Amino acid sequence: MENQAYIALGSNMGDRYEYLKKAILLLESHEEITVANTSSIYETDPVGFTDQDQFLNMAVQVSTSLKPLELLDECLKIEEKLGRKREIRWGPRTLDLDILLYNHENIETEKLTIPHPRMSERAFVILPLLEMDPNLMLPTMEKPLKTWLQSIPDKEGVRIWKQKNGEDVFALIEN
Ligand code: GSY
Repeated sequence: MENQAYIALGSNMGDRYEYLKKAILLLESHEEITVANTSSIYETDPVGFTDQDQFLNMAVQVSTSLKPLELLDECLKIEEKLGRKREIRWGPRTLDLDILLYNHENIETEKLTIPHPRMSERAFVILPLLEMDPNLMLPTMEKPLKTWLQSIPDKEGVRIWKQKNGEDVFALIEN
């Protein structure tokens, strides 16, 4: 399990919490994936196509012996297994799994770009990541990810929904 990857999870259709929990169990059940860390779960205002329900978002850190494209295939299989529905491109979906980072690598293939191209603009991705590693560095950036936080516009749309310790809270994340 020599590689470290971060994966973002999101859902805004059906039983959102159940989809996130099942996705983590399915990741963990793969013999070449270990879920090493999870963030809290955040309820987030939709970004992009805004006329849709709120999302639950979180991120996990995994150790894996899978190569990036193999890990992508597993993520797609999990999305399908959980009956992924997405009627509109930027619209509502039962479950989204996006590989954000894979070691400290820059990967550019037809199927996969890492770091995830839009991750540094999205508070719903950055806040869960920084919760797990406040000093996280991206291979494409000279400064730690936390330095981007000030310039991210939608932080107030990202609220803790279930804290990692299990408590339900609806506190606003401090800006
Ligand atoms: O990129 C993932 C799907 N997505 C999301 C999401 O997961 N959370 C929020 N808050 N907005 C989003 N817009 C899209 S598209």
